[in-house]
Amino acid sequence: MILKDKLAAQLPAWRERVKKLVTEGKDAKVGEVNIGQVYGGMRDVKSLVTDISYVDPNEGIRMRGFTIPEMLEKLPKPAGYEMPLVGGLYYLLLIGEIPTLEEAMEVEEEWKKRAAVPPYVLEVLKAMPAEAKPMTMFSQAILALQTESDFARKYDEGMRKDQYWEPMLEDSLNLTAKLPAIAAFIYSLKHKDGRLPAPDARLDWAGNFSQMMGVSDKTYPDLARLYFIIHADHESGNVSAHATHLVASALSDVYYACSAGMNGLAGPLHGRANQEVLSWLLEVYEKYGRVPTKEELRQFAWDTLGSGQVIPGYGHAVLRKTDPRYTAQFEFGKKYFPEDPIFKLATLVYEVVPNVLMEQGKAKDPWPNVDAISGSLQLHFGIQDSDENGAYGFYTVLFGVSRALGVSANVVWGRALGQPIERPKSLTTKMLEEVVAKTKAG
Ligand code: NMX
Ligand code: MLT
Repeated sequence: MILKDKLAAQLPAWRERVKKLVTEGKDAKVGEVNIGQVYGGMRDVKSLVTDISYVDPNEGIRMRGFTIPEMLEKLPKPAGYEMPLVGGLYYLLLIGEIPTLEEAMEVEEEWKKRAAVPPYVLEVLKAMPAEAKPMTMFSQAILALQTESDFARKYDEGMRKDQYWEPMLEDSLNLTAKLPAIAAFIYSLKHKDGRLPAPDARLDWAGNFSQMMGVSDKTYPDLARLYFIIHADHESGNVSAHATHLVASALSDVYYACSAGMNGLAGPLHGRANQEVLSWLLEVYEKYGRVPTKEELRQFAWDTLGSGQVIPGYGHAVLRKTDPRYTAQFEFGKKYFPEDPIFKLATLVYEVVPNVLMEQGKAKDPWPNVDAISGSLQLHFGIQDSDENGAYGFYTVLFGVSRALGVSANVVWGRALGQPIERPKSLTTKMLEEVVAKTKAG
């Protein structure tokens, strides 16, 4: 398999490079940690390493050194479409180079061979209560698949440490191959006839997802490709990536680790924000029965803040400018459906909310993040997912399908480079008080 061969070829040099770095630089400082950071969610504490992606506060994400516009331009595309193959993105994440069309297609072919979801996983999902949240089902399906883990089996049989990455790659390909069908099945159970449509062997991974979702609009496969590419990775400190990395560091397999990551993604401050944004936009739209004026929207935003809630889709722990993932989705909507009222509303929010947040003066980043617009694009294509509480629960599953690509690529590399079990140190409040007392005393 090309992925395995290309990865294997890179490993000796990478292992040597890391060994040299750790030997020579063991005591070199990369930063200091203060009490604000210890109590403040470890913001900006530099303690993780990945070469797969990096988020610059002002520029946003680069995956393997490429910005989003560069990836959309350079990654190979399926004939007749404008957005790249997701198989090409997975190749880029794992290998670090833009693939040729043939190389991207090899990943797509690997996925096709591995796409069948075992019947017991479908039964697990069917057995869940009607009120089960789509993200609970998604995480549960990934966990149910753990029975299939090649890593777990080979570990039990006895395996050399330097070979760990090989079954991790197998597991990662097997898992990511099945996610479009798992997501489409969850959607079907929740909102359609509860059957899993058969995949079409002629279609690519994202094209098949669109087909299984039953969206006939010819533009949707391109939105799916765009969506799955831009949400895949956001360096290692975000909750889903960090949770996956942490669990995998205990030599848990990809299924255990990804399921944990998805449980983090389900949180309202992380991936669930894409649901909350749409609920918020529809609340605004319903209140005024139309796209409101800027002044009405400004008032609505202040009311949200006044009720002690955050404005979903705005702000970020690292970014300090408009998220380029927002911009990529905005460009897509502007090109294909600029007059869609909820899309228009989402773009109007961009003209109003940053000023409101700046006036309020709390959020360090008043600009939109990836979630501020993604739901309005899905809604345009009829992905209607409101439950009786108005929560658009399926939207975070879409984020999860994509995020599994990034986190699985990271855990393969983590194993290949022998990353150790993660175990930071905790202190007591008294100890920290003593640190402050000592600092004050000079
Ligand atoms: N609306 C209102 N208040 C906000 C917002 C916002 N969108 N963003 C930050 N703040 C507040 C924040 O709650 C905090 O208040 P307090 O001091 O009372 O605790 C204060 O501003 C300072 O927070 P920051 O340091 O700017 O943000 P932090 O790094 O702690 O959190 C987020 C980052 C993303 C969790 C935060 O901006 C937020 O809650 N945004 C809305 C939810 C959201 O869109 N999440 C999705 C993030 C992207 N993703 O997909 O994961
Ligand atoms: C993400 O994509 O994970 C989010 O933007 C959150 C983050 O990076 O902290």
